[in-house]
Amino acid sequence: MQIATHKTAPIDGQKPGTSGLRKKTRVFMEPHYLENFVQSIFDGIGGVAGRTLVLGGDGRYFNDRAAQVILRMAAANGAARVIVGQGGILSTPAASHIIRTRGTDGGIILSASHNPGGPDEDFGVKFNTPNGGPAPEEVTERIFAATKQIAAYRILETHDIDLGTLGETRLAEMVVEVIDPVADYAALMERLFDFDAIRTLFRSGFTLRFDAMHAVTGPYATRILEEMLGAPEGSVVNAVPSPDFGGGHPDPNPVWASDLMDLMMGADAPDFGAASDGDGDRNMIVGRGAYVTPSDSLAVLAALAHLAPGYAGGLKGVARSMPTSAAVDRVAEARGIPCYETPTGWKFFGSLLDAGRATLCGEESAGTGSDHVREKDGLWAVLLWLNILAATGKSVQQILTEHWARYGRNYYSRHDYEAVDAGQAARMLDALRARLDDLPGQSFAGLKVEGADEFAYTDPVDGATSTGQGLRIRFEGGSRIVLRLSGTGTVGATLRVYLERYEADPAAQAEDPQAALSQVIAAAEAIAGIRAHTGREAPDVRT
Ligand code: VG1
Ligand code: CO
Repeated sequence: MQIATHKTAPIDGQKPGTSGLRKKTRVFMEPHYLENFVQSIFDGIGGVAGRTLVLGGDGRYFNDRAAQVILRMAAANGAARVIVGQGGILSTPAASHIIRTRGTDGGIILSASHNPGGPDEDFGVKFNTPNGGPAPEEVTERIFAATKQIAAYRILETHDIDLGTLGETRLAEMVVEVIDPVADYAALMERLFDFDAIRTLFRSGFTLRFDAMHAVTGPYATRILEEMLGAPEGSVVNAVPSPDFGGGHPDPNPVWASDLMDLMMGADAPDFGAASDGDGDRNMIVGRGAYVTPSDSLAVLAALAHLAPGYAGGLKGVARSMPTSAAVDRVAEARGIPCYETPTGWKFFGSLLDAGRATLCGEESAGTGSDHVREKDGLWAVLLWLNILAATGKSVQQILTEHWARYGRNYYSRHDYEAVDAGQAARMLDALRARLDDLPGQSFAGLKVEGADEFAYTDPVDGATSTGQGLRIRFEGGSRIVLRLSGTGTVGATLRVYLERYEADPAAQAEDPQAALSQVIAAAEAIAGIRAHTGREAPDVRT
């Protein structure tokens, strides 16, 4: 086996976004593209000689090829050991767990998460630091800087290595350790939750449908929900991961998980429905006839997490991304615990979790998690819900209604305009940014602006700052609009418009969110001129 040093040159645009580098799969398959970025990760973190890494991905198209390349590059760069999920598979939360518990120097996750997979769809590569979390901006900036200076990469010239068999093999001097992707993660879940209570719930006839969306959670959900907890066989559907996710869009929201939504809103609905995304870090929760918005789910979990053994001691604090609704803030206030507001993306929660300031975190984009790992965790959220249902004997609808009656309801929706012309989107936000200071006092669609700014964040633990994290407009009465551009898309720009209105009166808490938010939606259009700027009549996705 020979180590080859290939000359290369910087490739434009290898800048990690909200969650790693995401591009069209064919871009990643261009000569040197993957190799350049992987070498830049290694260079950006000061080399991998003598180090141990974790490697795994969500099984999408090109996962297997990329894993082989990365292993050969790690060996050529002198890594001591790489721990790989069998078949190159690891869900994002499972990878985070292994990175932490094995005391490694970090890991590489191959995924474009909720983006579709396949030769014509998306691929992604993300580096996680030794705490198990996505690299903070300071690290991704060093990686990006390395992509702009790269002159050569190192790779071992050899055949593919067998990732199908558990155990240790060698690639030159480096140990490749192939592990069961599910075992350690399942054991962690068993420590956090009352599996006996959940088993009793299923024995009593409680029914569930978990839609793995042909993505990575299939094997995890089958093992944990069906084999360990006794959910009837067939409760987990679309459970075999496929390279193109069955041709679907593995994003667990009412639009892309419409089969599950139809079932849950119909006459034959099971008691509980859930879905997860491509890499297993997102979750959708839906009861019989009751969709739970991610922001509400975070608030409910924060209010009731103590019912699960792993959280019986209460929460140290909670954190949410800025565009996430303020529902969890009300729970934190009632409990007298701190609530942090961070920019979008899980990497901003890491320091709060590491410092013990927050126990639970969440994002409006169907991400919820806790300090058990340093990523959001889809199946974890499902199990915490099941634990709560088992402990209370209540239905999802009942829990929601009671939560709103006590804390008030934050009506919430996100409108996405996908693949908008990037120049148009930027001009729209530039124009709005220039007017922010003039907005207070003005009224739009009958709503009076109380304050408007662009969100910037200073990490309370390490002092790191991030600017330009979204335009926000607050109205009298507590309603709010946030506008920002996505950092995970691969085509043009995706404009996200986040809409929120607080309703304290229990008699007015059962409305359809789009109707309840109609005034806020009209105000967003009146202020930002979305139609005029983008030429779009309506959003592509409403969550
Ligand atoms: C989106 C979500 C964000 C999430 C990120 C990664 O980012 O809004 O909340 O953390 O995806 O999720 P953006 O920049 O497109 O809005 V995942 O499941 O892709 O790792
Ligand atoms: Co994801």
